[in-house]
Amino acid sequence: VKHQLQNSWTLWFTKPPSGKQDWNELLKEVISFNSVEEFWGIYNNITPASELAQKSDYHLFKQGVRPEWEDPQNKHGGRWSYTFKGSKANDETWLNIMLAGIGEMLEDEQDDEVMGVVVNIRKAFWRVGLWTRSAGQPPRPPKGKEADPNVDKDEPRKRLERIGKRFKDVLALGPGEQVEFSGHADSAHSGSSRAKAKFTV
Ligand code: M7G
Repeated sequence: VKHQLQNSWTLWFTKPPSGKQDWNELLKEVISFNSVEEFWGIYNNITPASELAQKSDYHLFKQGVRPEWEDPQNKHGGRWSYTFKGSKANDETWLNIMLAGIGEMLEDEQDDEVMGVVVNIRKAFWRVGLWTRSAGQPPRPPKGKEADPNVDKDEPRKRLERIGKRFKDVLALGPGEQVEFSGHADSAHSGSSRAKAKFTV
């Protein structure tokens, strides 16, 4: 018996660069799956995050979405992120994030925001991320019209904050810790994901 997931997911891997290679040469599609059993089969047979070389990434995204700012489904979006310094992150952290993703625990169904989750293995830290379809901008009124006073212009941001809180719960962060959100447009512009945080929860 297979326990079907609500969505199909694709695992991607970013290889550490050897010499001068650009992002596109380093990003590799690994495998797609749509059941709980396939997930465990894959998880038990790939290199654990803790054994990856520095500058590697795992990306687990809904099938059909490339884990890149440029993807049409990401380009208006952003991500929640948290940086674990030292040894506080471990394979269980990343496993819990993936399980929350494929188990659809990071959002309510109608939110339709979650694109995927990421772990960046770096020299002195692990950074984990949750990518969303939107970046919290207030809705734009139709051309030539005034903004509708009955529309809560903060709702797009509140929707992302609800997701950020769930992400924070999965990471089991203490009350003094924060996850931060930034839009991909800013990341792409600054050429690094260390763009200024737009908001935090
Ligand atoms: P990072 O891995 O997000 O952060 O980005 P880091 O600075 O801690 O390593 C590292 C670099 O990878 C960026 O400066 C970009 O050159 C490239 N890169 C990362 N992402 C997520 C993308 C992407 O979505 N599209 C493109 N074109 N390059 C990216």
